[in-house]
Amino acid sequence: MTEKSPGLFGRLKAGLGRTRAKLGGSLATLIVGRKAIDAELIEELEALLLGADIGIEATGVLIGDLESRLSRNALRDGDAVYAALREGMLGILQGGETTLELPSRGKPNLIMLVGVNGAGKTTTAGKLARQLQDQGRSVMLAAADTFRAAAVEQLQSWGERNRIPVIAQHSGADPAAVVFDAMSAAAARGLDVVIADTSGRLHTQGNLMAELTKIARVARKADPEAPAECLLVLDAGVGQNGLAQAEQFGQAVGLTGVVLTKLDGTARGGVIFAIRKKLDLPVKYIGVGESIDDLRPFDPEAFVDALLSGEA
Ligand SMILES: Nc1nc2c(ncn2[C@@H]2O[C@H](COP(=O)(O)OP(=O)(O)O)[C@@H](O)[C@H]2O)c(=O)[nH]1
Ligand SMILES: [Mg+2]
Repeated sequence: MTEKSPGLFGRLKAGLGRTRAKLGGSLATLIVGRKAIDAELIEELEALLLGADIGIEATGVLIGDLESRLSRNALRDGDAVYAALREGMLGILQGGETTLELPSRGKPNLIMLVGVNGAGKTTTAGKLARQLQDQGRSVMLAAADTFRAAAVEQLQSWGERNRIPVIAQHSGADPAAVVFDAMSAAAARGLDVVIADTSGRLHTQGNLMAELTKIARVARKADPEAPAECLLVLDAGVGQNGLAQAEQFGQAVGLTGVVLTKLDGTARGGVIFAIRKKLDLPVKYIGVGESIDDLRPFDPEAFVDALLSGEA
């Protein structure tokens, strides 16, 4: 393991509790101290990985690698399996720009958060605002989920917690107009970032996608390079189903990355491998709780170590 603050590693481990219990624990039972490795063990490993929602493609890559090492006699004991698995997992998770692309251009950068209802968009907007402020950036929130009145209030309370302005209109207002207003207001005030919280549900899925496309198109009138980032917010608990959503959102607005929420307490954290394998999008942040500090930049190495650590 590389140098990581124990606090952060500990929290990540605790957050991944159920996934770890399922994967890390059984993995340790299966391979630690093992003297001889055979095809049967690799098969058991395959079932374990699939059970942790790592997905068929990613599991195929990991198991294929173990099999070829086995045939080369390069898997002599449990430690070698563990090391190979760790390396294979990192190979899948690394790659892609995992930090936000927010150039200083003397103009506010727009970050759009998209995803289905309940995925954690509004909460992520609040947590991300804190994170960016901690990096010295000035942030404004745009309440582009105008479908439900409660959504605006929820974002306003995140604005208060962060002590930052929230641009909102009445419910039912045109979300593209809200985002355009926010970008103009942020530019006038010299702010660095606008985070747009969007709706996850409209009368039909087609309406929602058309609305998101329009938000991006109108935003480009204020800034041809907008949105600087368009992040798909995915609930880790939905497992493989989440991947189907990604394609639709990707077609409506070009996605630049994923925020995987609710990694605390889900048994399905392995879905992060399936996301990397299937979507080829970087995971930029992970959500490990509901409070303002519970968003972490995604660090593949810390994640794999936390996931694989068998001890409590
Ligand atoms: N445990 C946990 N809950 C979260 C996380 N992110 C969001 N939530 C909760 O999930 C629910 C839906 O979140 P919300 O931001 O309203 O989703 P939205 O519909 O996409 O805007 C709320 O109760 C949040 O507190 C997370 O990382 N961990
Ligand atoms: Mg919301």
